[in-house]
Amino acid sequence: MKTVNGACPHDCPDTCAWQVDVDNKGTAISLRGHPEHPFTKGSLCTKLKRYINRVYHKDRILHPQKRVGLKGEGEFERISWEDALEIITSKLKGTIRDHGPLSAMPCNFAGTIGMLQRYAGDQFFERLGATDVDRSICGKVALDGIRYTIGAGDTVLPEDLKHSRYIIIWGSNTAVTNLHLWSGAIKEARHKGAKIVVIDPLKTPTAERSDWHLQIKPGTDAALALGMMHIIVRDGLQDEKYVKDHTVGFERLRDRIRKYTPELVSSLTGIGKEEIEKFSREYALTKPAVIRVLVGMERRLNGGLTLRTIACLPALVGAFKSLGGGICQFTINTMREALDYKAVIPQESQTPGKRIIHLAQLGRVLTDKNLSPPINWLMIYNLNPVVTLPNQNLILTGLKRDDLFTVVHEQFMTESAKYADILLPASTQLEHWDLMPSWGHTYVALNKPAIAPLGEAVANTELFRMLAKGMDFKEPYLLASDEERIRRLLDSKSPLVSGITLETLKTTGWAKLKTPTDWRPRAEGNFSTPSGKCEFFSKTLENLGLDPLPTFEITPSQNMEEYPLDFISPKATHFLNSEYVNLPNNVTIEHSPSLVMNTMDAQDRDILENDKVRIFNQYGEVVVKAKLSQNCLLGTVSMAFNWWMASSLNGSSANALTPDALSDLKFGSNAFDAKVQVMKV
Ligand SMILES: Nc1nc2c(c(=O)[nH]1)N[C@H]1C(S)=C(S)[C@@H](COP(=O)(O)OP(=O)(O)OC[C@H]3O[C@@H](n4cnc5c(=O)[nH]c(N)nc54)[C@H](O)[C@@H]3O)O[C@H]1N2
Ligand SMILES: Nc1nc2c(c(=O)[nH]1)N[C@H]1C(S)=C(S)[C@@H](COP(=O)(O)OP(=O)(O)OC[C@H]3O[C@@H](n4cnc5c(=O)[nH]c(N)nc54)[C@H](O)[C@@H]3O)O[C@H]1N2
Ligand SMILES: [Mo]
Repeated sequence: MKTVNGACPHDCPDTCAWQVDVDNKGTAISLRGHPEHPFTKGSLCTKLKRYINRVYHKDRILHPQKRVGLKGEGEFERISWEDALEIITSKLKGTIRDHGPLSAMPCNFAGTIGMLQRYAGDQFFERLGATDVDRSICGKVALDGIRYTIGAGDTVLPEDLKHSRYIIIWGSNTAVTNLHLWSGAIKEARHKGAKIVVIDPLKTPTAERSDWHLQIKPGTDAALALGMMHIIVRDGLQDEKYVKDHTVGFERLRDRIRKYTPELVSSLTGIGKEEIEKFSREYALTKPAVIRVLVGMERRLNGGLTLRTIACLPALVGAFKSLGGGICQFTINTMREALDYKAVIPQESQTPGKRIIHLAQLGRVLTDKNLSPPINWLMIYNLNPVVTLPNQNLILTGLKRDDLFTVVHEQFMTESAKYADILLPASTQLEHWDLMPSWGHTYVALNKPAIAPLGEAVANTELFRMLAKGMDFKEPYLLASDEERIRRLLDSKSPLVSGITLETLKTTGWAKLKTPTDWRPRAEGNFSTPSGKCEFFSKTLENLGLDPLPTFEITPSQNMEEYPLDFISPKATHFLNSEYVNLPNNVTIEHSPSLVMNTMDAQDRDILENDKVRIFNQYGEVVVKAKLSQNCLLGTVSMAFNWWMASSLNGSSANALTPDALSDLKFGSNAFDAKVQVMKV
């Protein structure tokens, strides 16, 4: 028996460190949260408790396979690795010869967020000169929105929420999506008397367990923020000195917020006038006050500028001065400073003028007859696009194309994998090396392989080494070993990782970055913006032709009468994005999706609890059972996005209804802007 240190690979802010027990036959027999890791604190979520079952599940893909049925049918026959590589590289060479390297494209995201396995293909595709992918479907809009106002968003570290007295969870479902923050620092703050306010259109488990839920109309958060600023300035509650010393554009802000009276904001947001008054005053007067945001608000046409507007609040009230006060967003900036990302991702602009395609528009790209050259060679890994990307039906149409050659590297036969020409077996986190960063805390962890790869599974890194050899690429960085890559990542010379090496991590498993204990980076201004100040007025936004001041705009839907309901598709407790949906167990009592809707919206449509309903719009339709709730906002319906197509009653899932436009700052999905109609079947 041996115990091996590792860490969870999932795209989740918690990045738990774990320990695996392996018996003398080399089988993993138990997995637990690392007892000493200060964020994990020895506990794992309901998903991770099933990770070993996932690894040894009978449905794992363990051998290379070639499609024998139609695309989408899922009929495959086993072939050798040698044959698989030969087919893949000869198809690649053929498309490059006929159409140039831009006709090849990777299609990947964050199926694992480890530094090695996440970015494994990036340098290969850069070397190839393939079409590049803008993968901003999670976090980038939120990050950049806030950047315009204050620069880096990690002004409060998640663990420092324990010092906060007023915690606003704005558009995040912390108790579900960021469990260890909820049961750790937030619980501790609450014990010490902190108040928890949740702003969300849905009565989420987080909202249910908070002290106060402001059930806002979808997409109107910027109006609320402008209204708060109105009240704060009207009542003279702003921090005059902080505003004078560390912000730009206060006078223009004052003009902008004048019209956002509590009456107007109440009519826009659906929140009562008195509540808005009380909330704004409590926020301004309680110190330290923190705003916790993740990605819930970004998936909208106005998402970027909404986050930019909200980010004006802490400077106005001087919240940055106290430990636990300010904005608490991703810790990505700190990770990027700590690790030498160049070890695994290509340097920018190596290929000037190369074509970049947005992942949120995959369906459009694959079906665009005018695209020149067309995409003829696609490699899907770390992604289940059919389930997780917007406009599902258009993606399916694209993947069915006869002239498209698709490689999928997967652990399971996902609904995307069924469209592969060649299907390759991927290893899991128990079987490969990785260095785990985190976007929700400031620890790194080493994931050591605990068991040998099952069957003929290979890690992403190994696969791309094999492909590089198959393409006769000789560059050493393409062939570097996993341990070499980890050494280089840690060799950034940043003081944040001083003393942390592959060798020390092999013993400890994880390490805390060397951040200062009193993390108040904006206490004295020093914002990482062009002016060095908090920018109420942003010259950068003005130069981009966007509103330079905090702003609220909402694009009215063009078919309001046909599709009157807002459709939100958030995350479910027992799944991690599309993972675990195919592994039913008794944790999910009823293993099928449902649509949650307000009792009155249901009555208007003669819908009763558990009735079969058809949710539809111009993109598609989904048939599921209805769950009625008085707590659901009138005019808003919701269904978790995680479910696979086969789980519904008509073979379509939530993303069959989501739009594929790009958000305001032009780099994110607007999937939450979906409008639908619902009818009883
Ligand atoms: N409507 C709607 N759409 C959304 C969202 C939403 O809230 N609503 N959320 C968005 C967000 S935030 C995100 S992050 C995306 C997530 O979208 P995805 O990145 O597609 O999510 P996952 O299901 O986590 O992972 C995809 C696949 O990666 C595979 N995988 C895991 N590890 C490995 C590995 O080591 N190698 C290989 N080759 N494969 C591996 C898994 O088996 C899984 O099938 O979805 C986005 N889409
Ligand atoms: N259990 C579980 N945990 C997860 C995941 C999972 O699939 N399952 N996925 C992981 C990933 S990839 C990510 S990115 C994180 C995301 O973590 P979160 O950002 O917390 O998750 P989301 O479900 O995308 O959105 C959060 C909330 O935003 C709300 N929302 C939607 N529109 C609006 C709006 O207009 N205004 C406001 N104020 N709120 C709005 C939704 O109702 C939802 O409750 O979670 C991670 N953790
Ligand atoms: Mo995400």
